[in-house]
Amino acid sequence: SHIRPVDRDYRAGLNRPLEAEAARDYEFLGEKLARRDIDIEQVTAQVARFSVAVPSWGTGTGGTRFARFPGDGEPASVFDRIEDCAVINSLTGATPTISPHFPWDEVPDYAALRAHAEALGVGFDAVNSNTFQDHPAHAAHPLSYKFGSLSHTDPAVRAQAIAHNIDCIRAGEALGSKALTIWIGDGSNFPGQSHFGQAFERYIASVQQVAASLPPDWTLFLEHKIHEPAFYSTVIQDWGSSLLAAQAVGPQARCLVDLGHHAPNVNIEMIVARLIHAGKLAGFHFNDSKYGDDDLDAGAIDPFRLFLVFHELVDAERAGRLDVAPAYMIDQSHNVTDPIESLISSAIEIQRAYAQALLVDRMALSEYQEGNDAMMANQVLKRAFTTDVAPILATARFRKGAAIEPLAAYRASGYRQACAGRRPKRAGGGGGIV
Ligand code: PSV
Ligand code: MN
Ligand code: MN
Repeated sequence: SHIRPVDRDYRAGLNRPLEAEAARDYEFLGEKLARRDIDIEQVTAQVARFSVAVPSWGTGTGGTRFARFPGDGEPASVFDRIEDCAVINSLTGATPTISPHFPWDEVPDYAALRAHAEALGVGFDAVNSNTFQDHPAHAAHPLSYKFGSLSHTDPAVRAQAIAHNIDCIRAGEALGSKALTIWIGDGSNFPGQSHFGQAFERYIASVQQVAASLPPDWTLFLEHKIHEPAFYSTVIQDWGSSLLAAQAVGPQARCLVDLGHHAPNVNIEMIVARLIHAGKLAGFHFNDSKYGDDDLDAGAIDPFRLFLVFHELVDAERAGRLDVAPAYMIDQSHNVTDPIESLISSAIEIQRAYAQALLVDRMALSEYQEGNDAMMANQVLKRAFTTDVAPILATARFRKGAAIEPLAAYRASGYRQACAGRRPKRAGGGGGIV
């Protein structure tokens, strides 16, 4: 391939000088885990099977509503975005699928796009619709979403938003996706502006129409977010609204948890437990945050929280309480880093949290919980969280032909510089959501 990191031999060459040390580190960790009755090979096998989808929109430099500072060699088309995703997957071995966003991803030919992705070893994950901004260049969106979309007071706008979501399903079918994620910005900025109950009922009725167009093996992911762009009230503002809507829509609808979409200090891992209890957990948009929907890199701010989310998932899985495998996706905005580096690092952090969660001594935890031994119960979690699982991650990568050190390999490959040579420079300026 003309894309160096996608070339297996190229990666093998970079791995060679690192192999011996990686093997020694892995062996040493294996001994230590054996003392805790943990079989490192079992953990490594589970980590190797783990994957998380990369957002097509995350491959370009993000921005805020104040500015966007584009980097060199940014992707200019969905074909470019897929190449970037293939680079991330080749180096991490953990991101074999890409989650497209329509109409941001303009697809002239679905079969050609699918073939392009397959040739680079990647496929497609959940498709995302976009009725949170206007698309004046697109004939399918003549009406404005300024005052909402699926919950709009005007039935013509609702019909337009419904039709767009159905178009996204058809696009996803052509690409091999199995899910549609709906996030809307609908809400209000002033008390009195919107009728809470009626807006919610209109949303549910619209989503029911979208759901009626789903193929039987598809899932509908309903994503909630506390605020922004609406700053007084948001129609699907929390997991409660999301759950009520998913229950009203039916078995194909589930609730998607974006880690940045909650009030400050909310116990997200507990929301995960509740959605599992309800049989309505769809999956995740991973990112990290400090203040709001910051879309910072997963694990950058609060890796312990990420671990606690995976602890709930592993716990439910072991107990047979996960009715379906959760969908794992990244949803980030990269303002000051090379997006490929951020996505590589995030995929590794998410995998790390999963590996740490696999190390929790669940029998001991359960005994301490039953005995109300708060200190020791917490120690069980801390012991798993503070274990350095890097050798497991590196070995899982090495064994599948990915890079032992993905970030170093990416920099060594000169991929971004090569892109800068062949891709047009994009404009900076005011941001928007991406
Ligand atoms: C909204 O903040 C969101 O999290 C939704 O998932 C959108 O699809 C995405 O961000 C757009 O960047
Ligand atoms: Mn999201
Ligand atoms: Mn978001």
